[in-house]
Amino acid sequence: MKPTLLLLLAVTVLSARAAEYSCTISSAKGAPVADAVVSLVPLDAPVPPVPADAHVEIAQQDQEFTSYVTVVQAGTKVVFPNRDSVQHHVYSLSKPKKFELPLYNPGKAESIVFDVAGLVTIGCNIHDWMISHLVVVPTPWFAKSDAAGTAKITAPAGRYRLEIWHPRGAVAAKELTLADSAATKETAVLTLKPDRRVRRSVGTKTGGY
Ligand SMILES: [Cu+2]
Repeated sequence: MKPTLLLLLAVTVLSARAAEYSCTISSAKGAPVADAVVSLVPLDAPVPPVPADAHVEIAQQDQEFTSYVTVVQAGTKVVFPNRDSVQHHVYSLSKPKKFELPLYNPGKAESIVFDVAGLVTIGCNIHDWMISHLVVVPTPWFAKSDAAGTAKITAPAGRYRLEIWHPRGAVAAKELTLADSAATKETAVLTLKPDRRVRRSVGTKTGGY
């Protein structure tokens, strides 16, 4: 047996009762789509609770949020540290969690538990270009697509509702069944709206207002 074949066999052996799902997402023009959130919501099995110590960070750094898209299971604590030398005013008006961290000093790090599933768009009142999307999903089985457009999830075998979300407006959903010790690979094409993000103007690196 050739060594390359051995390697391929090794990576397809999965732990008992686990299934591997991968989805590669491209735009209508055929370009890979990063920052798409792919989640698998179990239809028959109970959803495991969030571990008590689970937390995720969305920092303010160089007058940007450190992540444009973040995905967490409902019930997860998100920490918002300010790593800048300027104040921020972090807020969201989104239905699943309205909140405000007013005039938020450097070095401060408040945390909020996001217990309702849905989309939370986070902004800063002082710096218009700062925007971050927090996608709260009712499942621990999720992934965000990488620069190649691929999201990979390892989940127990079973029936799921697959959901795909992207900040540029595309949503897709369908039912799917993952089999024991099997790898499922799919592709999806999303029709994206134009990128409407506020552009940070040149020369605002140290100013801000
Ligand atoms: Cu700010």
